[in-house]
Amino acid sequence: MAVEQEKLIALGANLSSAIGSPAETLHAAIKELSAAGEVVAQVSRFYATPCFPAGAGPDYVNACLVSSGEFSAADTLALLHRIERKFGRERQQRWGSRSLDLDLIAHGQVVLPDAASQKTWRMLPLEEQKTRAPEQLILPHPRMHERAFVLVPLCDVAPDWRHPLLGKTVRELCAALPQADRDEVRPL
Ligand code: PH2
Ligand code: MG
Ligand code: MG
Repeated sequence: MAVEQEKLIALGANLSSAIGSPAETLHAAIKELSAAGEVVAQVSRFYATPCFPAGAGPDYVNACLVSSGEFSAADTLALLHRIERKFGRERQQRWGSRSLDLDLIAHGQVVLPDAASQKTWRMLPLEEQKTRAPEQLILPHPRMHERAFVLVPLCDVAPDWRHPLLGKTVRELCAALPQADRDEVRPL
């Protein structure tokens, strides 16, 4: 049997859903994940975060959780998409406002599809990030190490998780961000 690895999942919303406010939607999504069979071990605090890119929409509520379960990374991603749809998420433009965003940030030390491709996506210039989205699942998430709205909540639940390619822990990645970025991520 495969060794169960910790999954790091990021949650975000900046529009209300049929369920209610962004925070209420996030709570409901976590329940859904458990009901589907993921074992949710820890949930971070919920944070108010300024929209990225700045000015592109209302502030987000962001959180992160650690879970485990028998789903593969691909099946976990499919489950996250199913829950997003259930809460009214419509996939429109890249980085557009949304009623629920569930991102698989990491699955243990798994690197997908391979180290060279992960690096290519991780190093993609900002201008190209706006227009190009990977078709296959990239793990760890290629932007996780640069986003305070992911790393600050992750520090609550997985500070010692180590990035398999960068060699740094969540705590170290977070400390490397500009102080101003971290200060903008405020517990609700
Ligand atoms: N997600 C995005 C785009 N911008 N900004 C914040 N603050 N939080 C997010 O989760 C977020 C974002 C696309 O997934
Ligand atoms: Mg996202
Ligand atoms: Mg997403």
